[in-house]
Amino acid sequence: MTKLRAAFAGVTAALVAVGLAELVAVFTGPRSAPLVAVDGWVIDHVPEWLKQFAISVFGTNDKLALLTGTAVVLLLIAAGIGLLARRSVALGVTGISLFALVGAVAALTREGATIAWVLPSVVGGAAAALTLYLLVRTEQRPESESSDRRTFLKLAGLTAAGAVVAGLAGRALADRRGVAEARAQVELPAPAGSPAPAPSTLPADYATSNKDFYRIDTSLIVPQVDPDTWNLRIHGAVDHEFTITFADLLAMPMIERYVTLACVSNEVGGDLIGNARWLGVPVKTLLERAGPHAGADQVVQRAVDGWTCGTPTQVLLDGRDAMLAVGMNGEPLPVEHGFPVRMVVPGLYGYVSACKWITELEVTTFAEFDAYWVRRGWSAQAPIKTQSRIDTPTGSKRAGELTIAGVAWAQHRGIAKVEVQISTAAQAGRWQEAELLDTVSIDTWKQWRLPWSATPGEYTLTVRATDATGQTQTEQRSSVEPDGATGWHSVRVRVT
Ligand SMILES: Nc1nc2c(c(=O)[nH]1)N[C@H]1C(S)=C(S)[C@@H](COP(=O)(O)O)O[C@H]1N2
Ligand SMILES: [Mo]
Repeated sequence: MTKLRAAFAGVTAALVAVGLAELVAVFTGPRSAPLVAVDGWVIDHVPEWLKQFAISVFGTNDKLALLTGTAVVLLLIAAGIGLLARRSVALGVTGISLFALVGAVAALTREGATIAWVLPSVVGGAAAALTLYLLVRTEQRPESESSDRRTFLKLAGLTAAGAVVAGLAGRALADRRGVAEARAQVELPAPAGSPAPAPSTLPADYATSNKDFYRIDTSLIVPQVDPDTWNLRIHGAVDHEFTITFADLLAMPMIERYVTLACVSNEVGGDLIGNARWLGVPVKTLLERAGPHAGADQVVQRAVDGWTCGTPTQVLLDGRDAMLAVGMNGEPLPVEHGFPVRMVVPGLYGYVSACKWITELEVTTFAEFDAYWVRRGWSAQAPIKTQSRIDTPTGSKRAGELTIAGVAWAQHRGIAKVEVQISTAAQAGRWQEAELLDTVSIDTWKQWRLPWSATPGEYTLTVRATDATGQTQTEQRSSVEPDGATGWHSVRVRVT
């Protein structure tokens, strides 16, 4: 058997394993498929610097990059296993078994895993071992010299193609079992009080559409949560623990508010921020019904996939519009933004407040429990820092009447002032106050603009904001870890 054919046999066996595992995972759940399980484990354990690097290179495509990278590594190793099998079929089969074991163990370590989660890896691994054995034996039979020289290639090629088809079919079936249908069926109630103003009555781009809204989470496979079986348990240090269903929640009085969400990983000038109109039930109502114990200073939110975040109890009770949201911009929550229910808390970064696919509220203390990102070195307390960003102009512009414009945010404190500096290499400009556009509350970003009669030259534009407590954002540059970036945003513009 040539080395090339041996490698091909190994790759075919790996495709059979992955393809069949995807089919089995239609029944055991998408997160039990070995590639997804292994990458889920990787996401939970990679060092922080590597994760930041991956996000900086791949942005929000980081998960796709990880899955692709893992698949490539798997196929390379599979080719190696094929080469081993050329020497000894037993060695090759052992190699495949080890791989299946890694997949099975990774699946078992996932939150919510049952013993059935080993099935995709075990079935896939067994089929791969058999495939490798048969392919190697076909080649090594003495009469194969005289038989059709293409038998091997036909056999291996057909098997590989079949495996890919099985894998894709598995994925398609899993998608059909998703919750898009159930989501389309949800009828959102009207808010009990006055609805938030329609986007058409507000400045352009004030509201971010669902399609343009940034997405950040640790889920490789977007959790598909059936609203009919969803429930939320409120427990821990409370007088009366209770559980509510989606129907219970929809029957409660709702509020509708614009709230600007921001990610702690947003670099100065970055776009991991968005402003949506949320419909939901005030968390305060539910917490007060449960009766949190004095001194229980943290409310931990737990998602169906085991992700956690912790918010100060006091923040959820201080009267701000913290809510269990079911609607986003007039629609049921998009699946990737937490369908059927998520938290939204004005003023705190998402990783300490905005749990998607939420299923539990546990009242506890900060001393007792470190949530997902806190265990990985991020701050337990993370109010959003005052920030501002220039969106236009950028690059090269013709001389004339231009508008410098962007957004500034200090959620739940409010923005009092935005200043812009127009500098050249020769001279730093003076700080000029920008015009602030209408907003509906202190919980959202504020759009700003400044007219500029631009003459030819090279300019650096810089922006800084002052919040309603009188604090001007610091010029001191710091990176996102451990509690959010600081520094002024500048852009370079060439006017011709
Ligand atoms: N279940 C779950 N909820 C989560 C996260 C997550 O990884 N898992 N990430 C949080 C982070 S870091 C942010 S910034 C916000 C982002 O919400 P969005 O994707 O709807 O913009 O969701 C939060 N909620
Ligand atoms: Mo985030």
